[in-house]
Formats: sequence, structure tokens, C-alpha cells
Amino acid sequence: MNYSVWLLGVCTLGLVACGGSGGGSDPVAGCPNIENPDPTNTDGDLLFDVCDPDDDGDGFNDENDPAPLDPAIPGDFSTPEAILSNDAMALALQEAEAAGYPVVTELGVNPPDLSGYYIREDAAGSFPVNSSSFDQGRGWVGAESRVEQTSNNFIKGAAVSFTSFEPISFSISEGTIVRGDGNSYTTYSRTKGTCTEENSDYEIFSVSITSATVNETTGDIESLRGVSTTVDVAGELTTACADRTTGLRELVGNWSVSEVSVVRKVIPTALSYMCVSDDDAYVPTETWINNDGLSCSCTLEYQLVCE
Ligand SMILES: [Ca+2]
Ligand SMILES: [Ca+2]
Repeated sequence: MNYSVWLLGVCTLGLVACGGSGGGSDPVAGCPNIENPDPTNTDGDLLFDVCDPDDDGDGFNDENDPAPLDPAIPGDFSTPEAILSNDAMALALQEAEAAGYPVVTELGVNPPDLSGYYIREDAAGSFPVNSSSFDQGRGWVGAESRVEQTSNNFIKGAAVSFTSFEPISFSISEGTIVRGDGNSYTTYSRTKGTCTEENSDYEIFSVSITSATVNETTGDIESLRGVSTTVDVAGELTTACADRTTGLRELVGNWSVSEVSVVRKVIPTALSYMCVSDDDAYVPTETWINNDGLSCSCTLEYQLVCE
């Protein structure tokens, strides 16, 4: 079975991370909605800690940060430049290139607009090389995803992963940075993944760089290749979780390359697993008001309910 579920499979398209920091909100000094807030401001940006989603400004949101008040742990991943200058990522890029799988790192600030809905077919992608230079023999699971790109080039995403015609996981993410020019782009993301198999509490903090081109006619994402490296871990690694990526990507400093030839851009009614409502689609735990004024939700069983 082609499987890479818990770390990479749950991340949309390879284009959106599963977690990461907030970004892209309008700059407002202090805390706009709190009266007399505690002025403690760890990272010295425009938001006080009490209303800053990422207190230390390292690019990992507080709830996804092993040390929310220490920017040295797991490191500064708040910008593409910071991710590129991280030692583990720099080594991963260098070794991936030496293995014949170079990953492009665009830094232009006029990337294509990736907003829309996408389908990555089950087993459409692969992991051709990793820290030990062998094919893991596993492919990406399928994914349906929603991408919202903000004006300052951050991406918010939601996705349902599937395999064997069943949905198997969902994710909601924000804080992925997109850079590029024309039709080519690179995304820079940071992720906390949690493996729950065999009652594991193992957490992996990783950063990823993924590049691709957008087909001007179809809007499809083509020739996608990315590298992801593990920068910190927490909890106890069970055998089941280690087996996911042959026990390598679960350890600090290890990396893997992923590739997908085509991720199709679709209209929402073409989606099978996300909850489609009017002209939009949602994943479990999301709620919204539909065009008829009804209160809707996408259930944990991936069912649309409006009342
Ligand atoms: Ca702050
Ligand atoms: Ca943080």
C-alpha cells in the first residue's frame, strides 16, 4: 500500500503545511480587542504576548512550539531566509542536490496566485530520496485541498487526505509563505506533526521547502518537488510511528524529498471527500453560514450538516 500518512500525507498538495505560524494579519499595536493588556512582548513585534499567536516569533505558533518563549527552540523559521539559513535545512538542500534531486528556492515576491481547490490523486507522488539515499517505496496518499492566498503571500489551507476511497485525515493550516515570480513559486512552511498510533505522543517539528510551476491554461500545479527536514522532536517514538518513514524522518536532522507530477485544479463540485456547500468546500470541525442563512458544519464523519 502506498502510504505516508502522518507526517507528509496529511499536508495538502505539498504546498500547504499542517500547522505553522499565523501570519498575514494586519499590523495593530498591542492587542486591539483586549482592554489594558499585559504589555509583555517577547519578540518585540507589534503584538503583545497575550494576543500574539507566535510569542517568540520563530514561525511556530505557540500551540505548535516546543518552547513558545524561546526563539532558539526549535529555531527561527519566521521567514524564507531564516528557513534557508537553518543548518539542518541547508544540509538537506545540499544533500538532496548531490543525490540528483535539487529543490528550487525562489525568493521573488510576485508569485502566482494559488487560491482555489485541488486534487492530488492517491499514490500520485513519491519520496524518491532521503537522508539515507534510498527510495522509501511509499507514495503520497491522495488529498483534496482548499488554498487561500493572502495579499501578502501567506497561504491558508485546509485538506482531507484519502486512500482506498476513504478519507483518513484532515488538516487546517496557515502561515505557509509563498515566494516566486511569474508561474513558478516556492512555499516555505513549518509544521508540527503528531503521531497517535500505538498511543504515541511523538511530535515532530519540521520545516519544508517545496517548488512547482502553475500551468497557465489549467491552473494545475506541475513538477512539484520539495524537501522536508526534522528540526526538533518531543515525546516517545513508538515502533508504529517509526515505521512510517522507515525510522529516519522521525529523527532530528533527517530529511526526505517528495515529488508529484501534477496536482489538478478543480471546481468544488468535483470534490469527493471535503464537505461541499454552495461554491466552497470545508473540512471537519469547520463551521459556516450557507447562502440560505443556515448554520452548517462538516462533521468528523466528513458529512455536510446544515440546520
Ligand atoms: Ca509579540
Ligand atoms: Ca513560536
